[in-house]
Amino acid sequence: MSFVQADREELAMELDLQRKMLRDMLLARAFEERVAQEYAQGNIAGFLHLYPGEEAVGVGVLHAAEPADYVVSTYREHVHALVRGVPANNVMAELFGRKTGCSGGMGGSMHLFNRERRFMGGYAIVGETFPIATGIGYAIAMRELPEVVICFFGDGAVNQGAFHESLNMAALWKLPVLFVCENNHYQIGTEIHRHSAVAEVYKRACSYRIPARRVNGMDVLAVHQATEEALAQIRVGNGPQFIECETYRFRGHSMADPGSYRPKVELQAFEKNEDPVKIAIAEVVYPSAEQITAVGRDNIANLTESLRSGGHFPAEHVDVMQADVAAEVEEAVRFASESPEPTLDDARAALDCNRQGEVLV
Ligand SMILES: Cc1ncc(C[n+]2csc(CCOP(=O)(O)OP(=O)(O)O)c2C)c(N)n1
Ligand SMILES: [Mg+2]
Repeated sequence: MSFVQADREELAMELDLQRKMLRDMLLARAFEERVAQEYAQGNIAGFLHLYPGEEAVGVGVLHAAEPADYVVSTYREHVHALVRGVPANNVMAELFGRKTGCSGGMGGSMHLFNRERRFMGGYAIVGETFPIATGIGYAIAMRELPEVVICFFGDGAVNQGAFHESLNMAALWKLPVLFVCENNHYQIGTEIHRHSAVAEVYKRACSYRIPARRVNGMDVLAVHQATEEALAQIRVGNGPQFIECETYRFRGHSMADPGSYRPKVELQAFEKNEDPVKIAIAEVVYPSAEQITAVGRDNIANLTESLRSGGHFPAEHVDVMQADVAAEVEEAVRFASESPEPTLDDARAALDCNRQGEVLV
């Protein structure tokens, strides 16, 4: 294969990846905004924690993972499940409490699960993901497989004892765990400087000699690149890695929270200048003639060429994608609302299944 051919293939792959990530960013936003509406209409019950503003983290991290890797997530996990490939129909049906949901309609928003996609669950207890991911990492290490477990958690979880216990073990035993902090700067209504003595979360990993980095969690390409590098280190047997993604949630902590503790200007500034979906579009869309001209005549040829070879594509593609994800979300709502609820027999079968798994030692 010639160098030119190899270059072209690499570019085509990069372009394909950018398209997929952008589509997932758009799907994530559309899905969550629709879920908020369905909640307001009473079609979804219980606690509901949404992801708008944080899409670049889940999308960037999970697009760098392999299908054989495991994912452990928190209660803010709808988008993680979607990006991992759990069909939108089954995620929506779970939120609606229907039998066709990915947890049989018995888990709800905070307990999505899908074995085929190695999506090992959303967990409601803050800090619960650490020991679970560490245990999975231990299982992978015992079997000597080239797999990794990705452990998501919020900035509020790092003051739990389980954080320190798990990082210590993972480092000591060189377990294949990627710790990903979604630092949205708030633990419900408490801003990070009021809940953490060390607000630069990534610095905590050095207590356990775990290589750590901080990345702009509003930039999907930056998150993706940092994750690729970290995963490559883990896969060659160098033990755990740690990424802190700085991000922001555009909604309240949950649907029960109006989020009035945050200064309005702070939210507005993030929505206007830091919206990860807008940033992703700007990164992958080929600029208009006016934008190119604005750069200055001399630079036009260079810029055009570098953007072309960088795999950018026209703005109309985004409109097509928007329509496509809107149809996917619409279909998910139809599927969920037409699905039956689980029966008492279903509940009993799930209980029996759990009991069969109990082993006395
Ligand atoms: C052990 C425990 N303590 C308290 C709670 C209540 N609680 C639910 S979410 C949350 C905030 C967690 O914040 P963070 O880890 O930053 O995640 P975010 O919601 O910002 O994504 C708290 C305190 C809980 N679920 N578990
Ligand atoms: Mg937080």
